[in-house]
Amino acid sequence: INYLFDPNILEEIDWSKIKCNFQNGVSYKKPGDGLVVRPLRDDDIHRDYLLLMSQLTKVGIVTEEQFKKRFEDMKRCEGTYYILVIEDKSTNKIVGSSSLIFEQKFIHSAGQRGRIEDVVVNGDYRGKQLGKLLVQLLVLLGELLGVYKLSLECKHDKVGFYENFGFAKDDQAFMIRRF
Ligand code: 16G
Repeated sequence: INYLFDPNILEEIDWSKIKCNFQNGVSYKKPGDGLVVRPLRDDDIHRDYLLLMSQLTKVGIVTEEQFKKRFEDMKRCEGTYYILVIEDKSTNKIVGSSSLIFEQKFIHSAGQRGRIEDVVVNGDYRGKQLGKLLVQLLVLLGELLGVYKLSLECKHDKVGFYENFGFAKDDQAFMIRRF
C-alpha cells in the first residue's frame, strides 16, 4: 500500500488537545459505520477521489498517470504534504478529504507555517461530523509537527465552523490574483 505519508504519525496525535466537541463518540478510530480515516493512497483515483474534489471546485481533466505523478512529487517533498481522507469501506469510495501543507520559513527561528486546504465532504455524508474530524486531526497534526501558525481561506459562511478549532479572522486582507 502506497500512502502519501506514514499513517503511524496519526497515532502520535494527542487527542486530549481537541478544541471542539464530537457527538456520538466520533473519533479518529471511530469515524462512523464502515468508515476509516487514513492518508491518501496512490490508487485513490479509483475510489472516486477526483469526483469528491469536484464537489469543492473545478477539477478538470486529470489522467491516472498525472494523478500518480503528482502523488509521487508530493511524497518526495518529505514533511510537506499531509492529505487525510475518509474511505467508506462498504462502497470503496473516498467520501471526505482535507490537506495540511507545510511551508518552510527562515523567519520564526526557521519555523514553518501550515495551511489547511481542500476540505471537502461528500454531500451524502454531511452532518456526520466528518469535516470536523478531518480538520481537527490536521490541526493537531500541525501542532505535533510544529508550526508557528496555521491558516486557511474559506467562504464567509464557514467562519463559524473554523472558529471551533481556534481559528480567528485577523486584520490582514486575503488577496488573490487568478489565472
Ligand atoms: C476553498 C478551500 C481551498 C480550496 C479552494 C478551491 C478550504 C479551507 N479552503 O477556499 O483550500 O483550494 O476553496 O477553490 O478548504 P478555488 O478552485 O476557487 O481555488
